[in-house]
Amino acid sequence: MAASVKVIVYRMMLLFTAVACAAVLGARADTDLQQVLQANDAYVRVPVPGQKNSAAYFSLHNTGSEDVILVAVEAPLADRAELHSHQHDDTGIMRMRREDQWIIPAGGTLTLQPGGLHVMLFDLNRTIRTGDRASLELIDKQGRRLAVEADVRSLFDDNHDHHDHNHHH
Ligand SMILES: [Cu+2]
Repeated sequence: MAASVKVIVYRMMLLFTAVACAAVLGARADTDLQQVLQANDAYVRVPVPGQKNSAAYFSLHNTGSEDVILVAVEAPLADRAELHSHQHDDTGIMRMRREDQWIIPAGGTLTLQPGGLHVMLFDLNRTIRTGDRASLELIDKQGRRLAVEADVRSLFDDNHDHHDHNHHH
């Protein structure tokens, strides 16, 4: 008798535990951007001498089943950080433009690169050199955040890329 009551209580506890776990997992799926979005190969450019602005590049992979919509970025090393793109204007000149949002489709990848999408960093508040690390935080439409750790690289580290982000051409 006592033994079977114990078994029932034990089973109920297991059930409660399972329900509690499911609730926690459900909440995490809603609040945790790390679970669905991966940032890879993140780096920040050392500014061109005499410039205080720079840019960060990385790729974003959405492993989730829903689109991720990024609306903002924060970077402690800059006074202001924005989601930017490079676009040709009416006269064919390449110009940077602030983007309201970046959409990373479910299962898809968004790649930032010189001459294309980038995180614009205005007025760096510290000197950065190759080998340093810099952190960024991406914020999505639901207010979820993803921390991104970036390497610092100089323009002169990769000779195959001669595009200067700050020039319009
Ligand atoms: Cu820009």
